[in-house]
Amino acid sequence: MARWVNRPEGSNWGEFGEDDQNGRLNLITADKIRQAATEIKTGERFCLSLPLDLPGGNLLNAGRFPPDIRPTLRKGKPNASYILSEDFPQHTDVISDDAVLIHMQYSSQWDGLSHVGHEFDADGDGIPEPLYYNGFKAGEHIRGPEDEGGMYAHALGIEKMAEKGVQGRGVMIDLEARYGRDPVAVGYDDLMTVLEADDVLVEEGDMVCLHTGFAEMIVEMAGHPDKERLHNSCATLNGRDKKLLNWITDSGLSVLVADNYAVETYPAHKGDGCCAALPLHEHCLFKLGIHLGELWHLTPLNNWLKQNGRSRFFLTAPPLRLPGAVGSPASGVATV
Ligand code: UVW
Repeated sequence: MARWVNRPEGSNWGEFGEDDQNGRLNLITADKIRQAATEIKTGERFCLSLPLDLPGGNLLNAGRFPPDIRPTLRKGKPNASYILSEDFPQHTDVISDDAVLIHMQYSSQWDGLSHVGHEFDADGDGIPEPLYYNGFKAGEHIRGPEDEGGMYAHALGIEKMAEKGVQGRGVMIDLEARYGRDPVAVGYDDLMTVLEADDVLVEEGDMVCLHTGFAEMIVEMAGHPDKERLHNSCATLNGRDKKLLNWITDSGLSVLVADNYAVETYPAHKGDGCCAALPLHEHCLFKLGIHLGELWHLTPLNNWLKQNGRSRFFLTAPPLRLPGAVGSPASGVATV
């Protein structure tokens, strides 16, 4: 049975296939990769991940904490610089082995398509149901702790993204150069001004990166962030601007990445009537299958591109191939 008879206005559900779980990643074709590879000119590389223990503390999001690293156990003892000769005198090995409790969206990350869904009446019975991209259902496909088998994304898990081998042509848009570190909500007109002034062109399949300076500010705060600055600094996209959302649709961009907390302004500006708390997340993750990258460290790459009169680069950024997870740390690499 089809999962939906009505799809949300402005969505592309079904256009990449009835059971598609990859969304706009489908636009990164083999031709697009060959085109992206022409952006490799010097071979220099940039790590686009923050150290995953930044921002530090839990002031940015109270439910997300830094990674907790522990040793595994060997013969009931911590497997940390374990002297094997204590068990086997003939061996000289020293062994460390660890386990980590990691909050997937704590630091540099990918939002999977199972990260944010919406209540929408897709079966036409007049009652909205909680759904994700392409009509996959909360409880049945994307399960929580109370559902059979426990929390697990049986559809739209982040492993689907990893299996695509995430690479493509990155395009940098430098918002910090125009707005500094002021907490500006950037709308369509503002974005077009920046694209025109900096001669930046976004084409179908491009992986768009927004540089705001936020992650660099986190690096500067060195693990002891100031709450006021965390919540009131740097540019964000105004998810309530319909023209901006239409541009995201029309541009054909494949993924949308930022070095700020949520790509969009959060909390979002007040909307009309009933609406999403995170309208750009709704538009990208739920309606169009556009993965969002957040808290990437883009400043060193952005500076290099500026100095070299460029905005494009080759980007490699798979998430963890962790079945059932809704997001993942992201350790992107840009090659220029
Ligand atoms: C927010 O929590 C605001 O966004 P995300 O879950 O995408 O980090």
